[in-house]
Amino acid sequence: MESRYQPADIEPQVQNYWRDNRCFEVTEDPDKEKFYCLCMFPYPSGALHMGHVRNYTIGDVIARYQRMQGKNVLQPIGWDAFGLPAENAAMKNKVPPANWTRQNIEHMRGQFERLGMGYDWSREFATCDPSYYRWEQWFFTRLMKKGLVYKKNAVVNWDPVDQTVLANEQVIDGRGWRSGALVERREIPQWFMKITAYVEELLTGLDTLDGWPDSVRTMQRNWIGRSVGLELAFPIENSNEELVVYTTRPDTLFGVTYMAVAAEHPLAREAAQGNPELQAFLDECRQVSSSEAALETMEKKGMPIGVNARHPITGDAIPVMAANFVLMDYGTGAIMAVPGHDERDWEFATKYTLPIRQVIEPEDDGEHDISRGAIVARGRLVNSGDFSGMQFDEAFDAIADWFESRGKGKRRVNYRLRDWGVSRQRYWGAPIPVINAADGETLPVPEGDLPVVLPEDVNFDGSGSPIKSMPEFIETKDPRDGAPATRETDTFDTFFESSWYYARFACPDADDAMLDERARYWLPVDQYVGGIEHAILHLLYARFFHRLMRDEGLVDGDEPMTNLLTQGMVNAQTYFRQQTGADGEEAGVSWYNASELELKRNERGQVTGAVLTEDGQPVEIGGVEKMSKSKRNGVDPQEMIDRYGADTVRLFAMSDVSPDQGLEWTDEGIEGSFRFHKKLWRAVHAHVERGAPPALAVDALNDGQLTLRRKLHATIAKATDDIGRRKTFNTAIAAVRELMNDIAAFKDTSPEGHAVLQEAWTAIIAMLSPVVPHMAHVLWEALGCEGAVIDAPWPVVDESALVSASELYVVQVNGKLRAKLSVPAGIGRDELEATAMADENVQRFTDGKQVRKVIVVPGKLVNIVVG
Ligand code: ANZ
Repeated sequence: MESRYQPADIEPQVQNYWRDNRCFEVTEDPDKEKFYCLCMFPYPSGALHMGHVRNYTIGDVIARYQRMQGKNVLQPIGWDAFGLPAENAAMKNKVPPANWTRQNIEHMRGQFERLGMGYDWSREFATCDPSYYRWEQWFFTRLMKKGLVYKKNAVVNWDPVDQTVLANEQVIDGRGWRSGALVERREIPQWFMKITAYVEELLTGLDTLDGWPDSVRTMQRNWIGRSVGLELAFPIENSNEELVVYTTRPDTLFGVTYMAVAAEHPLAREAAQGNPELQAFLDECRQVSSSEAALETMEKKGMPIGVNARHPITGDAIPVMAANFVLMDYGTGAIMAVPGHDERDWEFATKYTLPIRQVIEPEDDGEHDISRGAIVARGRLVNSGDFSGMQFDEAFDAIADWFESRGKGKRRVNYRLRDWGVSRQRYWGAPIPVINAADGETLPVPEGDLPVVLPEDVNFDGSGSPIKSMPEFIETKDPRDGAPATRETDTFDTFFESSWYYARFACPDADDAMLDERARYWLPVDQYVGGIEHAILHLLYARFFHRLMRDEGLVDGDEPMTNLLTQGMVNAQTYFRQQTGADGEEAGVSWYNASELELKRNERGQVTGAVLTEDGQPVEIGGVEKMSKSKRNGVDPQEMIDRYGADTVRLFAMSDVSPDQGLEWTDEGIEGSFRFHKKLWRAVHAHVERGAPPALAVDALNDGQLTLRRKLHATIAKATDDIGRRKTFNTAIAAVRELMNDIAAFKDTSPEGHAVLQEAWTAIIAMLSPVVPHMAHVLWEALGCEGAVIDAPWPVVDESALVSASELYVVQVNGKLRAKLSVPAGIGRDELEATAMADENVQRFTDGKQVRKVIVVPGKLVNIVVG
């Protein structure tokens, strides 16, 4: 064993050992409990960032820990390889997206290996491999036949810069999530997956996911957005038509003062014919994004369409408006507006001076002034005819019954969740496997003709998808009669690939089926690890896909992932300067990376000042924020690994805070982890230098040795609970450090002491091995332990060691400390008193005096009162 810790020497050797021995390649073993540990697979963006390092280290620690628990652990990795960035990079660097993607994969694979991740590389795949996407194409054609996918014209969010359709969630404040361009509305034919057919199941299934954070379950519940309401018809004046609306507040029916319809609503379209002003307004409404966030924040606008509705109960005339905040694809695309009790309706009524009427009196005693704002709380009905005096529930039922009994309305459950639009007009994705026949039919590509391979050797200039102008791709034959037909040129949303990859890892080489029997052995995923940004969509789509695959007979069970850990961000200090322009006006902010600065620190290592090396002038210290390119506060993991070794980087990523919290990356932190490694190395080295210790004979141990052993086993108990159950790796590591401090203070050089230390170091190395596997491998060998630490079992708590053999008592005479006694644990009171009285020093103060009272605090203190 080298006396100095040299990670650059040992880490590659250990990685070779794992590779040569195929340590992480697993097969199904029905005799062993399986454990499937998965981190959300990465997009091959080019290089790993610190967020990746943290995410994948967490997964690796859990996987290695479970392996030590004797389980058959699967930890695979692959690449979420389709998507926009490859196209953007291709345009910039003039390389086809496929080449760019595969180069990145090569590089990042090397980085994962360099980090010592225990992956079963034999299962690796990229979603851009035709052998992978052929099966989702096949699945799509199955779903077509089952009626679970369909094509319809839909209003979509159009990103004019990226030239693509965006999902609602990809629109942030009315702008494209990547390009930042203002999003427009367009209507084009799209493929949809009927996720709404599974909506109730997706909702109730959340109740079974005890291993998921509550926050994620709540987000999914809100996203699904189940509401119970009433659909009711308002007759249109001078016509046989009716305007059907959906409301969750039928109790406010008597407060309706206007109606509003979406710009795409047939009533509005009809009214716009011959009304150019209205037509212009409807056109304007289409320009804005249909995302809910955008609708919340934008200015509410409307215009009367020149039609009145009649109140179904009072018969009053009510004007109908077209309004930009009413969504066509929710409810019925029309609303009854109640400005007295809905904030949005109030805002709109105030703007257009429409009447506002109070029909609900809330229960609280607060002042309510309808002229100052809507009263949204539920309460007692007033000014509501026969329904006045009723409370919400009673009124809901009475009004619903009134409409249902007359055939003018019905109770209805509505969901915010819409069907999932999976068509993308982008090139770098899996082709949607359909053929457009000359007679207008849309046909699935026959199974035998799959996969529809995306041409990779393309000239990509960014002006639309190259396959859209590639006859050799487009031209095909009608599978029914061989007549000329064309291929669909849209590709799948990349969430399509990431919705089932977890299952494919069970049998990545299955070439005659999407999944085979192995999926039943490995699924569900026991531990899934990933970012909270995927709390809603990715996880909802995966839950949906799992059910689709279940109903196809491919997997068992309802849910794909039993436990979910969402890790926190990696943050770092920011530095900036407020730039001033020539005219003295502020001209924006410049951000600086710490490597460009000279930092001043206080004695605790905190940064108190910074100057730019280049000009020697100060820069300001900003907040601690998520590492990002824009704020230039990122730290390159590669640099850290080169400088300190993978183990140090892994240790710091795990040791500072619990995994769900934000981790602040600091120089002192990483330095501290490196020092810890050097100290651990030296300590084990010194121990090993003493030669082989004798076998541990517990009966022969003295108090001090028993105390260290007790601490050791208490630490094992804590680390086991912290890692296995609580997933707070930081507190487990802290406990091990504490134990190391006790070892440092243990000056016993006897053979028995040596044996206890051997037990302690062996357990420490085993416990640290999931976090710092390279160093642990080498030290394990140095300690003379059997086999490789990767195959070692997790240390077991010796319960008998936890029972304290002796107790330390403080002995006072008249409240003054006179002695400290070590007595056998559980000693009887009489014996304890006698031992205390027999102490030489105690006797000096009690001699010749009368003992009036003896107070005993068990396990702690004996106070002898003399007088
Ligand atoms: C009258 C009313 C009075 C409403 C009141 C609310 C409060 P959830 O719970 O999300 O389902 N709404 C219905 N369809 C809409 C559409 N296409 N676009 C915009 N808004 C629509 O919300 C249901 C409520 O959202 C409905 O109840 C309706 O407004 C509105 F004091 O009707 B309510």
